[in-house]
Amino acid sequence: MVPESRIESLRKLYSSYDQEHIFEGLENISSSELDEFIADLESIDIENLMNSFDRATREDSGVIVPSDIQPLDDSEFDSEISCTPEKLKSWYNEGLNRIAANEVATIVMAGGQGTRLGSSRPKGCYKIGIPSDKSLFQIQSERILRLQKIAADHAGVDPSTVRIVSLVMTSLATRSETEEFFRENNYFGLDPSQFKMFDQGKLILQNYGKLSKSPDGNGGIYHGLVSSNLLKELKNDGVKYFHAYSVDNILVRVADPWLIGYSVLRNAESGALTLPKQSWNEKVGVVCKNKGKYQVLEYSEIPEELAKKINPETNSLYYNHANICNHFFHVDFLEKIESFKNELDYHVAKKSIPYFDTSVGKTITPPKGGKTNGIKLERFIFDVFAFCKNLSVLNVDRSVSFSPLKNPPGSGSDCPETSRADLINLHIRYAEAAGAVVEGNARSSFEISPLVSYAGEGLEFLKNRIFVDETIIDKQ
Ligand code: UD2
Repeated sequence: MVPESRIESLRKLYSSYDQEHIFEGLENISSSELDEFIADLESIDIENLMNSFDRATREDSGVIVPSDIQPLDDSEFDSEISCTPEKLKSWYNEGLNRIAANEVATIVMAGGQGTRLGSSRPKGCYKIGIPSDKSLFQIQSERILRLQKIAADHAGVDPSTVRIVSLVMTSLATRSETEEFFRENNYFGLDPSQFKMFDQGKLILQNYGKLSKSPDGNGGIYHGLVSSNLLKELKNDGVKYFHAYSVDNILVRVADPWLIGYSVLRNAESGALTLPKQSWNEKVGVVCKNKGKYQVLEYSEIPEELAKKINPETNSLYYNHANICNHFFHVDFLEKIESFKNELDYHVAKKSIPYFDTSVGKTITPPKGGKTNGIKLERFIFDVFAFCKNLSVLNVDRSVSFSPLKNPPGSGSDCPETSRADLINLHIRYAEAAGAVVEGNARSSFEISPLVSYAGEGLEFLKNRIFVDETIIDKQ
């Protein structure tokens, strides 16, 4: 039973921020619900939250002034497509060396709710319908296993000594199902000790004896890494570099040795993979500069005139370093974020949010497509770029690194069918480059297990083989 004095002091505190309504109707809830409610309220830094809210909702907040924005300078990025093979190799080798030295960890951002995809399960559990019927989480875990082996062979060390720590960031919306999924699948072959989960931050949206919390954007990663103590723990274990990536990209090169190697050799604090946009309104942010500081202008916030602007010299989009949610972080930079975290503003999105109407005593769900009744405050993972002196930006080939799963089956773009086709086409190209012939039904149903090849390497044994039916290459 919560002592009345605790409730009273919280009531006073929340009233001073004009939030006393959340204490209405407490007589209707059980004592365990009351315990949980009070614990929730005590866990919230209300002063900081209200200050952030005020800042985020000020009229001039987040307003982009087009004249402040500039594209990246040519010296500020490199490209995997146009660089020399020697450069590419040097980044790759450096990445493998860092991995073999156990200095690399991955973070899969898996806290989003997949609303657009129309699935209520965590996106990582989703199966896009490839021949093996593997889920996104399984494919990603197996890429880690294979890369450990490649790095060990490269460095000439015993493969059992190489370990890429694999972190999964979840939110209240995805935590328990994700945990259960990995456990019941034996972590897809990862050693349970290299597998770690943590929760991102959370935020109040509505009330009545029960706070409603919703993921507050993938910028919650920083709070999550610190509050879970994982940042400290991993640093003590010798981890120096992180690859953070979006759960929904079937082609993601997990623990990307090219990005890691490139960023390390550039002494970068953080970094991003980028590629040219498919169209001016593709749902990707663009890496640029705002008053001289690095920024990703998110697709939901970029002024249309900037998104559409054409570079007359190249006849392509002027802001064309599309962000694909693949980021590099140096551990020291991640640690520094604590010192400027209060300067990071929230992004405001107008939403229709179910709320509890105390005058009628029930939850009202606003009609779909109707007037928005609330705002959602979000933080984005790349907001910290403004505090980064040295950002590594590496342009990559879309067909080998990016095919996001955002929309429901049958949508025609960024959906299960396009993810499936992009993976299969890439694997056919890998097999053909190794000297195989892929024809007939195999052209629409061909898959190479990540346990056999991470990015097309090690496929010499396919030379002169002919595939005509559905194929899964799962052993040498
Ligand atoms: C993201 C990028 C966008 C572009 C695009 C490429 C951000 C903010 N935007 O936009 O610039 O690169 O991807 O596909 O990164 N997530 C969480 N917690 C949350 C919200 C999201 O973990 O509270 C994860 C989510 O599970 C996913 C990733 O972050 O893995 C990206 O989130 P999204 O799918 O909502 O982002 P999107 O497509 O709007």
